[in-house]
Amino acid sequence: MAWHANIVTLFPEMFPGPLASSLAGKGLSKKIWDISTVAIRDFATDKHRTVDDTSYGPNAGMILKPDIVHSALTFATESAPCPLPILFMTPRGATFTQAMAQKLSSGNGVIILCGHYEGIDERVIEYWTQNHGLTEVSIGDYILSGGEIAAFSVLDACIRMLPNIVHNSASIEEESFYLDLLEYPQYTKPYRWQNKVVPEVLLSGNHKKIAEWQKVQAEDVTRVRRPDLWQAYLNKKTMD
Ligand code: 6GU
Repeated sequence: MAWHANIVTLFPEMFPGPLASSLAGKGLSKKIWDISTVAIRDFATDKHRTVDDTSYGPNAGMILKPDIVHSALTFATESAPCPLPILFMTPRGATFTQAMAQKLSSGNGVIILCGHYEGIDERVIEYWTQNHGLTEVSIGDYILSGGEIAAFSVLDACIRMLPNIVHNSASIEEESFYLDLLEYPQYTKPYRWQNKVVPEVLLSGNHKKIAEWQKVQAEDVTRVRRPDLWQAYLNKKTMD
């Protein structure tokens, strides 16, 4: 069975979008994963296909109606061949991590609810959190105009780790080994470019020495650029 993404959105035409290219695109053609969309507007009940209404309180702006989002999510869950985890993309959510990507990737797929511009009535989020384990997820501390572009990031992170996706699986393994550190620098031909040469150790053919050098590089770049990751790495090292 293909890993299945089902996107609940006002803008179904945005998908698969960038996921039709590169590694994810190959996986899509090979049916390693597939994607369907649920258009929230299809669940409007009036002739103008209204999905939102003015917010309670003095704030300007429109809010997606709970009954309509509920119908769309119900359709998405009922049309899935098996129960899937449900994410809601929002800057209020917990920050998406590689660990979350690994967990989702090892399951059957995901349902992703995307809001756009406006908010969603809190009650439908609360209801789906309590009754269907909906999880609110953010991709970082900045505001996008909608959850769709955030959903692309989440999906790409999951898809690239699916079994049978054409990647260098050694590099995925190495990645998990170095998960707590930033990447060491890498080089290719030519040996000299703009009067800069490739570090001598990489030409030595000594694999052990090269691995040691790469680890030191990864540690250095992490310590300098990401003191938060560096501290977590140190803490983890003293634990084991
Ligand atoms: Cl998940 N959604 C939106 N709209 N903006 C975001 C985000 C999500 N993550 C970061 N910014």
